[in-house]
Amino acid sequence: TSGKVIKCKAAVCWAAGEPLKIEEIEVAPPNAHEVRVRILYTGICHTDEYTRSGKDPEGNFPVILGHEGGGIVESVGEDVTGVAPVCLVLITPALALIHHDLRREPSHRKQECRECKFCKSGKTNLCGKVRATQGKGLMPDNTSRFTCKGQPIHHFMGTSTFSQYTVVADVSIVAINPIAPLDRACLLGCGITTAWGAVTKQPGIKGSSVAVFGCGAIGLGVISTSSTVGASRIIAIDTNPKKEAWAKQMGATEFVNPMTLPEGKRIQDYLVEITDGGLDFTFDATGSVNVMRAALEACHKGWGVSTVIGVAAAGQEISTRPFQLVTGRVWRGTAFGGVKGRTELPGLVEDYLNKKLKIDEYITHRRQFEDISEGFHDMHTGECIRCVVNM
Ligand code: AHE
Ligand code: ZN
Repeated sequence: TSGKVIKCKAAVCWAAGEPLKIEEIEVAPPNAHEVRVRILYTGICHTDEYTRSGKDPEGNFPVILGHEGGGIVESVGEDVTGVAPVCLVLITPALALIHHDLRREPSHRKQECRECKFCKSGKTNLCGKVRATQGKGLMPDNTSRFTCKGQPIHHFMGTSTFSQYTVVADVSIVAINPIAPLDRACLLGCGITTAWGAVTKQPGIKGSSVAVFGCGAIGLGVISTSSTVGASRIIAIDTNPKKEAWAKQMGATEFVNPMTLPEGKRIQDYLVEITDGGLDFTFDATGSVNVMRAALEACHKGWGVSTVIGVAAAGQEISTRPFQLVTGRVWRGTAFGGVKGRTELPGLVEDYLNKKLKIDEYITHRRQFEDISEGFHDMHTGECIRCVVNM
């Protein structure tokens, strides 16, 4: 099929707020530095729902969503190194620009892009190379590889894993150990990796107190990773009482439901009280700007660090009294946990295979591709941690 247009099924979102519709689409062959992949499994992340709902200021429609996938390379365009047909791959949001073949040479890592200021900085996993076109829902040449009913369909996050075949930039894909079960490993494409990175790339968590706001997949991943690295106290916070058992199973030492606090008692004040002045580290895994504020203000004076992971809707802004920062609290954020996808995902797959990293524990639901919309409903029930879709 290399070089030919492929017809397959994809879940198309025709307009903001509309449900996904399974359609027959055409997928053009990959250009230079692009790879066409048969997606086998994909997770559904809240960011897919966020963009579907119309809250994402960068939303482009019609679109094929999905950014947490795994599959097999079907064909590659010119100048692609590191992956070849039938390689088992993970698709990751195009944040890292690291070539697979250089990943064992740390001294070269930061120069791989050779043109992007971000990659050259060595300070971030963000990469400027494909970000601009990715944000417009297009491939780097400003066009789409998808058509449906004669109309071009936008890409999403440089990934579009809700299609049986997708085309991605070679910087958005990484070959992994072929024995890895993709029906689980696909979840490393976003949520679990984000949580893992947010904790492991933050120095000082060992022996420290941590509070995690929100016990979805990200929050539970932060709890689990904090436990693994040796946090002394891990307080999980969620308004859904059913999350207590989940949080404790992942390693939380305490659970607080803000709805059960006395009338007028703010969660940050309660946490400061029970921790003798506040937490060493807090994490927002909700995307609510009020919760982000509470997470910052629950930090200990002088050194507490609060990390924003959740994605807030268009137009939302965070606020706090500047005195909170003047008195030594730090407000920071992270995308994809600071993880460089192509460099680090193969190692995370190995950690999973060696039982050092949980994935199976997050999978509460499985859906066939035709029922992908049910997977979106699952997310709203409060019972679903992650749903894996069999494509
Ligand atoms: N496009 C939105 C922002 C969406 C957003 O913040 N995405 C996060 C999480 S994606 C995984 O669920 C992210 O990492 N973004 C990095 C990037 O480069 O987009 C907006 O507000 O404009
Ligand atoms: Zn995501």
